[in-house]
Amino acid sequence: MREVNNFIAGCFQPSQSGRTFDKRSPINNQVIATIAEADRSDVDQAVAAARAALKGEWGQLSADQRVAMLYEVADEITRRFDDFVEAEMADTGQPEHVMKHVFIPRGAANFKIFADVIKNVASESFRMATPDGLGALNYSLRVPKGVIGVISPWNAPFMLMTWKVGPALACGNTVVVKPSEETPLTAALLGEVMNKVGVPAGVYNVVNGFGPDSAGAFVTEHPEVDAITFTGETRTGTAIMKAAAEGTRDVSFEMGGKNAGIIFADCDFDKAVDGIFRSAFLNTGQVCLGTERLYVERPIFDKFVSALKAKAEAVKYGSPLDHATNFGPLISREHQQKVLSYYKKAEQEGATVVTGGGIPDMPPELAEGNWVQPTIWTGLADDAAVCTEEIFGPCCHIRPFDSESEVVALANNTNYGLATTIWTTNLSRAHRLAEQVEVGITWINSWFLRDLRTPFGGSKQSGIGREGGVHSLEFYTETRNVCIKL
Ligand code: NAD
Ligand code: 6OH
Repeated sequence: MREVNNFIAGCFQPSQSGRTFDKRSPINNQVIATIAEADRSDVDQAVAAARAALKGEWGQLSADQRVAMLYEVADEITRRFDDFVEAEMADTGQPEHVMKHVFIPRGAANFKIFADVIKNVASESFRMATPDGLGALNYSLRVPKGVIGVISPWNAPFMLMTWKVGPALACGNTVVVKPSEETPLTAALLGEVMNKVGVPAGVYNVVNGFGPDSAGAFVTEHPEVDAITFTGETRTGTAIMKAAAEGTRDVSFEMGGKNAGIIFADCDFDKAVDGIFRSAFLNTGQVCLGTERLYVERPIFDKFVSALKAKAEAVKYGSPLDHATNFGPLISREHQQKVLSYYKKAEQEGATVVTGGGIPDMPPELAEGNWVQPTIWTGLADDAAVCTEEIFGPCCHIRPFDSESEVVALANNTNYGLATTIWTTNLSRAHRLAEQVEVGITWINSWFLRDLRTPFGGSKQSGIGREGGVHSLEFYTETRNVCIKL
């Protein structure tokens, strides 16, 4: 049994109260780890360590030295690649190939990209005229914001946590991370990496626990935390924003979605089916960018539904260690119950169940896991709960459409605005829709294809702010202007 402690000021330590909680495996619900549950005094200690580190060795490093250190962090993650893969598989139950090819490499990349940004970023300068004719020179300075509170979710834990920690450290801040209670393992491993490469104590801290009245709230309410970056549910973002209002602290939020996939009859059909299979079912549908609403142009509607059904029915459930597995369990029993409640609701709302709708038969050693079938519905009204609420499971509703304007209106009929994926070979149409669909990220003939220099984030209730490349600087630094009279 693993024991996971908090990581504060460069040391792994149990919580001062001695309290712990259990982490269960998604594949069979057996307890796999005991996690130290940070109380308020542990969080106080972590925040104090982070503040002290700002003034210590870390604060004295030049940007070049910081960049070199972040490259070493990335290299050490790569050296310990198998450990990260193993830990993330244990936490999430997701197949090994997804860890190896998507989520863990992104952890290392998240440090490198922001090291590169910092190395190459210029500061603006303006020469201004003055009445005496001598003028003045203005230039901007970017300084770290201070101690950043990082609150991260369970669905792609290492990738999403480092997506915040990478830019925060590149900009010279220090962090107190509160990983999801469901997935604490890789945040702890990163503590080992930080110590190994000599990142000064207190720069990276991890406190474990839950949300309300627990470590999450203790971090976000802490007056010495200067800004909060959060990925998770929109509802949680609302609670965190209220906490951040005290002290008028800045927030950066990546939140929920109810993303539309739009498939036109002129698409490359096989590529569209493959792409939508991924956007609906990758990571067992637990991807914020995933598509739970699909709109298919009427001439190819039946053919598309049949093709997606065939792929959904061919998934191979199983242990993440089995190389044949391509479909894992949901993260927790609680989440399984939530997803199954929507499966039931869809039937009550009058859906035609094209495939799935229940729990698959599993061998005895996996029978207690949080399995659900990939599920496809048709025939629901646009205002059905299943078509409007984020389920965060491997399921989608498919509806036919007849015109471009109709599908734009359907796609935009939501309070969310994270992402969309559009499949068409008509280039003009692709550009037209990219301007009209109200989301932060539009993929054309692709999905989840990420260039880390680009702005990433959601519109409407899917987010506040943009991260990625230079856009992250807006949140992780404070810009000052210096005006010199010549
Ligand atoms: P969640 O909001 O339940 O939890 C996220 C984190 O917030 C966890 O660490 C949790 O302990 C903490 N938390 C909960 N309540 C809190 C509070 N009151 N104060 C402080 N911290 C609190 O989200 P989740 O279930 O872990 O993740 C799934 C959700 O995340 C989905 O809605 C998904 O769409 C969203 N998500 C969005 C993106 C994106 O980039 N937009 C990426 C991944 C996940
Ligand atoms: C959500 O589940 C996935 C989010 C992806 C990113 O934040 C990213 O940077 O690719």
